[in-house]
Amino acid sequence: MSSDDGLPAELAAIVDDANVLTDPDLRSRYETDWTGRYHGEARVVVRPANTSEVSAVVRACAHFGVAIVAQGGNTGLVGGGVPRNREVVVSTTRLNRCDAVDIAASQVTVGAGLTLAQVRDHSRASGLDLAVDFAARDSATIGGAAATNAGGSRVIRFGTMRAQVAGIEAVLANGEIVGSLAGLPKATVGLHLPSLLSGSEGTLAIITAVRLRLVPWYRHTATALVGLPSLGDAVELLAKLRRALPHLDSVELLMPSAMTLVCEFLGHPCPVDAASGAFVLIECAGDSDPMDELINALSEHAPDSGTAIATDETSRANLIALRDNVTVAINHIGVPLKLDVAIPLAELAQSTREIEGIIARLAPTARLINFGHLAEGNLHVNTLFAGDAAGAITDEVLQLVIERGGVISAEHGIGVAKSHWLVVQRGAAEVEALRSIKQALDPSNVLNPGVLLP
Ligand code: 2HG
Ligand code: ZN
Repeated sequence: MSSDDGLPAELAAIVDDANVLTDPDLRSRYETDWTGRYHGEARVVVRPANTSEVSAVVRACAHFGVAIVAQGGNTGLVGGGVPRNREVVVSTTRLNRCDAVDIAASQVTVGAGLTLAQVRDHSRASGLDLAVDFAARDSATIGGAAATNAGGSRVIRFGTMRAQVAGIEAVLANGEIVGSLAGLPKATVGLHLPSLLSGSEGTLAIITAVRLRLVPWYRHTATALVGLPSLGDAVELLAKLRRALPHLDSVELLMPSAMTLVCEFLGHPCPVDAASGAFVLIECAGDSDPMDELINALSEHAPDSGTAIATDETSRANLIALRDNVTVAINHIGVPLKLDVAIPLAELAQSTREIEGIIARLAPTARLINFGHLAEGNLHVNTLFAGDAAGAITDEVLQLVIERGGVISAEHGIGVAKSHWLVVQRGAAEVEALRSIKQALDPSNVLNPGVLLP
């Protein structure tokens, strides 16, 4: 390893001075994660504008023996995108390639740095749509979403990010550029690089561009909020709606703690009975108006439940705001302990009660806020004021989730937050296999060290 004093100059020769940030004030927004929980110092932040610049940056870092953290919109929640140990932060936000939409293939090629909202708007201009959507859409980048295999609210219909990535271009730890952006849906030519890199959290390569599958842009939506007596009732309703609603697009969950908090935060009254035991936000989308379909299904399958149905764009936006603003509302109060888990639906209600019990026992003064994506049994367990109990809460909740057949991360990734738990979830043999892949692609462990694999 050589002294790295010359590294900023070498990086500036690749990307120009203005995109090599050494000043602590300029670096700071890249050094702390969105929640304020994860923070570290970056040696330097570099912002390449295209794939060959990324490649040259990676080669320069390798030359100086310096590790790299790739960062997109810095909306990650598990500490996977911020520095820990004076790494170089490679910000991908200037990778803004945006090809014309390929309507025949229903695909588009975009740079890793475009936000989800930008890709959505670009696709819609051609009558198509991005399948993945979540609240951080205006900042989260496509590269980051692919790297974490992000999910969001429409997974019930279209799957997670992995299912959208038809082609990928990436830079390996040695600076080589690999992948294909042809996006052919049929290709049996060995291991599928898009699948390998989706969910690899920046540990195997830096994703620079993706070829995305697009879906139809459904102009007509119908949105309803339903208050149910319990989470168990919500799961039962979900089972019925899957059959009754051919245009079902999302089924989201707010437990009462989340509804109370977000109503307080937005200054809105709860649109349905505030004393409900679970709130479900349902959206259908289609080429023709799915409103009748939704109203009929709810009157048949949830006749006694309080229901608020959006009648225009404003009321729809107000309902969606309730779900979209929970994360912001939580952070407004403090820095939470976040556990993003998924539990088989048959176990979800009982397990959620047990999780509530664990937190009440370990941190009686904590404030627990549960919400998530009902359709996938994906619960976002947020604990405010966990204090010293954070470690014990993490241990007990994740252990319970694994015992119930669930996963310790559904869509946020493992990051640094859960890397020590990976072996409990995957077992020693699988972690060893993952380690061998990492070793083969990144033998010096320079790409996002400490993330995913402990
Ligand atoms: C969401 O579903 C995001 O809104 C964030 O995944 C979840 O804040 C969280 O825990
Ligand atoms: Zn989520």
